[in-house]
Amino acid sequence: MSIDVRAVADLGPDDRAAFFERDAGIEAVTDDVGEIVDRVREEGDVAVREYSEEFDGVSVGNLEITDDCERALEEIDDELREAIETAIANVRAFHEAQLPEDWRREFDDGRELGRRFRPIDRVGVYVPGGSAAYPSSAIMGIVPAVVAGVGHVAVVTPPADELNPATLAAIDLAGADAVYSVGGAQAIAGLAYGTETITRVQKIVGPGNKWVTAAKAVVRGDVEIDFLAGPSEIVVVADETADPDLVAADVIAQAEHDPNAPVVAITDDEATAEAIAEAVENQAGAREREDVIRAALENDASAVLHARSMSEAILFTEAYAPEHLTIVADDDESILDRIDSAGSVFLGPNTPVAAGDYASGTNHVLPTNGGARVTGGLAVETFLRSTTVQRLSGDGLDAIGETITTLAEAEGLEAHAESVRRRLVDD
Ligand code: HSO
Ligand code: ZN
Repeated sequence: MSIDVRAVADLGPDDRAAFFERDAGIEAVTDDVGEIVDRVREEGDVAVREYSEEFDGVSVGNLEITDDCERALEEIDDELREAIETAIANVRAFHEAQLPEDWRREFDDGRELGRRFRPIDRVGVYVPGGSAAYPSSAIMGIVPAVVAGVGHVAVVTPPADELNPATLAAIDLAGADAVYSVGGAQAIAGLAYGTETITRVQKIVGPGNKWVTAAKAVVRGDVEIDFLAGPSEIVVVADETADPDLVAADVIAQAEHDPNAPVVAITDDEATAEAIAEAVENQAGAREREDVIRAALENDASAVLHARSMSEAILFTEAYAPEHLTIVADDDESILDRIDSAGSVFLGPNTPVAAGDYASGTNHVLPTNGGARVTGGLAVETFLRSTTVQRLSGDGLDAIGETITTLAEAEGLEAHAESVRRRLVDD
């Protein structure tokens, strides 16, 4: 048996901790990463090149590869180019729909208040490489930044003897302004502090391995980041109407990302739980990445769970706060109504998570490890800042004058009060 079938009622405190207190596992590498970050900060390109030799085994020629990305368009076939372009168009359309409008409104008593939104000037996007070369992640990081109107989108992606042309082409088509051949913690440090070649940015986004994630944690404070993302996760909530084969296929799909990917199916129907586990077992052996999948299925935060009721399944799911939540049940919308914490939700039998991973238009850079309790995934607002604006009329200031002076005096800030009093109309 590769995946545990368990009753939610039987889970003890340790089991619950394994499910609910997942972490990115970055502590073990944080000291080493701190050293890398410091050296890149002090020595710039020289340190970047040395680390690329040491960790990637590559002696990098040009650190900047912006033109190579454009040339990669010639290396990919038409079918792949079309797929990249379709995905970009759908991701662009969904993110354009998120663009907030600036607004001003007259509030009571002559107070005109509003908000306006402006793009961040320079951002960096980490695009993973190596065994997990993901053109789709290039699209998901770059397109929302371009839609937001970011002035300069810098991309870093790990060096290799042969860079993946699909990734390079996607980086170019998505609209990056500058691309650098550097990965790992050294790439994050390069973006955070700048080097002779790499432009220093104000915010760094994108998923990576634990060195990348630890480096984002280290530089946070000097530069903004999106969030600390770990391996891909899924929870499927299913009732007896769900097709166990399709539930299993979605669970296995996310399991193939990483041996540590936590994957869960939970159902209020015991027979469905057994059928899902059997389907997982039957399908796993036929997959190319069987080894990765089996490791993921066996980890402590993976299981097929049987709940005594849909309410118990919902409570479990809410506590889990999964990156991806799939609901395949008769009353899927009312189940969704009762769940607040999930990165991205997939409803119904025709909506595999892979649709959002690649091409439906939603973003696949999402909070893992329970991050969905406090944040959403990459979106246009990730790349925007807001400013509030106000104008008071004379009457408007009169109306709140005493409120301001009373509070200012209570704080012992008499000059604040005076700045108001001077403007108040004598009566
Ligand atoms: N499921 C991953 C994204 C991805 N899937 C990339 C395929 N390629 C994290 O949401
Ligand atoms: Zn995926």
